[in-house]
Amino acid sequence: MALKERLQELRDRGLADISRSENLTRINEIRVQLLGKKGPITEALRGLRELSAEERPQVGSFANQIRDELATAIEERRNELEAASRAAQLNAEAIDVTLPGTPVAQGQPHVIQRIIDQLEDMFIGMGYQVVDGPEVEDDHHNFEMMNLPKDHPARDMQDTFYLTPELLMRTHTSPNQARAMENHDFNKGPLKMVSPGRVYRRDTDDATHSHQFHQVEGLVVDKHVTMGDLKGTLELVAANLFGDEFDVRLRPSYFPFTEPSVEADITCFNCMGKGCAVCKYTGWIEVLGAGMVHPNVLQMAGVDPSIYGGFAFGLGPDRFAMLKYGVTDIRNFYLNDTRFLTQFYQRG
Ligand code: FA5
Repeated sequence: MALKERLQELRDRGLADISRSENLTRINEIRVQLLGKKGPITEALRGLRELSAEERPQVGSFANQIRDELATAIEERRNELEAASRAAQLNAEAIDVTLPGTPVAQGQPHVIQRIIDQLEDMFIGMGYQVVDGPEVEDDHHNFEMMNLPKDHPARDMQDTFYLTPELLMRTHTSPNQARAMENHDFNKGPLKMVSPGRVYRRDTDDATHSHQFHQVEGLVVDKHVTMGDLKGTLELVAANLFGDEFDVRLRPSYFPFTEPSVEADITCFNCMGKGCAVCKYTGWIEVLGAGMVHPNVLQMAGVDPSIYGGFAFGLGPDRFAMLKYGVTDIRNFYLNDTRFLTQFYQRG
């Protein structure tokens, strides 16, 4: 067969194969077979040598034309197949946006954290600053600067987890009083701070005691601070957390770092003061310790007690949460049982 006819036949067969090809692998095979170095077109072009000088350019250009025609057809078919494959993939991966979603459980702050947040907001609104302090505290700040020297009998009131003879897990947030006074520049104005955090005691756990619980410390130091300021502030705390119908009663008490010292009771949430089993028939529930800052505590923190005075309080948000929500066992707050914890999410 003459070279020209052979080329023509190659083209017809090639075009038929290309249009029949059904996937990208096949079209690649065809391309290699037809247009590759060992393919029939290259082979045919080699045969040009045997032609006469007149025929050679004519058949040569025809061969090139066929090669281009086949290359274009391959390219077009490849584009078609690629588009079809993309369309099939998109179709297979289609998402039905009308299907109902899988609900994701939403996290919420712990109920005790919410009490702390509420207190912080209230105090920030009254111009207090919120300060933090270390949970691993030194004996010096936790006890000595709180007017509790070594061997002071009142240290027994707070049974302590010691890490070394000088380092301990803080037993209350009161060391932050000392730290705040040490850091405060009284030339710039009074010190008003609250300090929330975790505290630790070797208490035996029961319904109202946990070995790890929370406190919110409060401290105001200025030139004319009175016991009336303390009572008014504690009444605001009670009103903010529990509403106006609750009263605050201050009872004389003893803390080495305050003089005079008081403990504050709030009207029993259960009987509203009438007397019931929850409040042991007193009508009141004890929620915090407080008092006027002891002159020794001021002095040790570098504050002159002949010029400045202050009040301080340490309240237990765990107990506040128990009161607010009628929780009868403090240990529930620490068991991480979501059935217990989620019941507070909808409440105010
Ligand atoms: C103190 O810790 C003093 N630092 C409070 C204070 C600060 C007094 C500033 C004066 C001036 P007390 O040990 O009473 O005091 O604890 C204060 C509050 O923490 C208690 O009223 C109670 O609400 C809470 N609390 C005490 N022990 C526990 C416990 N084991 N579990 C849960 N709450 C507790």
